Amino acid sequence: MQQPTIDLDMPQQLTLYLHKLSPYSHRIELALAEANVKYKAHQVDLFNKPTWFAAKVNPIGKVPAITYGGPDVDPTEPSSLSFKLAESNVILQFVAELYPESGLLPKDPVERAKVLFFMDTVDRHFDKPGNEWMYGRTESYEGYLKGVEMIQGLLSESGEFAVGDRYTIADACIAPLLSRLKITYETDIGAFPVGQGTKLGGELKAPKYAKFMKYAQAMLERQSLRDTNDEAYLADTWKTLITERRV
Ligand SMILES: N[C@@H](CCC(=O)N[C@@H](CS)C(=O)NCC(=O)O)C(=O)O
Repeated sequence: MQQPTIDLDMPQQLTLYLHKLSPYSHRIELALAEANVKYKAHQVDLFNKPTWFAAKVNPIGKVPAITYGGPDVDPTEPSSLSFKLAESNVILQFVAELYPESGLLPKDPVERAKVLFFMDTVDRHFDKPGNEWMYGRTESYEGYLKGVEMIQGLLSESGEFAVGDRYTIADACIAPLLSRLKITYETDIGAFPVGQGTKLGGELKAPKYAKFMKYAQAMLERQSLRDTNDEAYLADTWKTLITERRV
């Protein structure tokens, strides 16, 4: 796909292609809300994907994806003149760099590296084992709990934010997963043996996970998350998909 050049001195349109069930899409909604950016959102039906999406936006066919710049068109008719980008963590970094005044990515190289390392750890050691367990590919949540410990070890000293003393894309990266983790242990919905979700919830109450749980709670109370989260929708849809074995 040929990518055009975009004039950064001009205000440009931004369109986010998402699905409300997708935690990776949710990451971008959070970053855009935190940066106070106006954008167009378009839900892609992942269970009946329109052909134009892979052809014109993301050849991999996954959400999230964005278009930036080019004419202000209907999202179902993306322009060849807009820049297309996929992969949630790459989009997070792009958004943070487009809107530096948001503070979503620190200027200091060490703090910046901490943010990017935190995001990498989330994907490799928290999201991956979490998915394996929730989708029934492994019976034990031990790997997931190890990820919790790893994330806890990386949290800022105060434990208020992932890195430093303000909200960054590291927080936007993990917050959607924390929201889904809470639903899992509160509702026991998942492709694991019955009772495993609530059992995990019980284990997470142990003092050794207190810093992680306090951080998770703070992330869930954040306004940007409240404005973009729909727990009931997530729980219902997730339950239907698991019951119908569609995931
Ligand atoms: N590594 C990607 C993962 C994106 C992803 O897996 N998206 C899922 C929704 S959660 C998707 O679009 N699935 C549809 C498909 O695979 O056809 C990211 O971080 O953006």
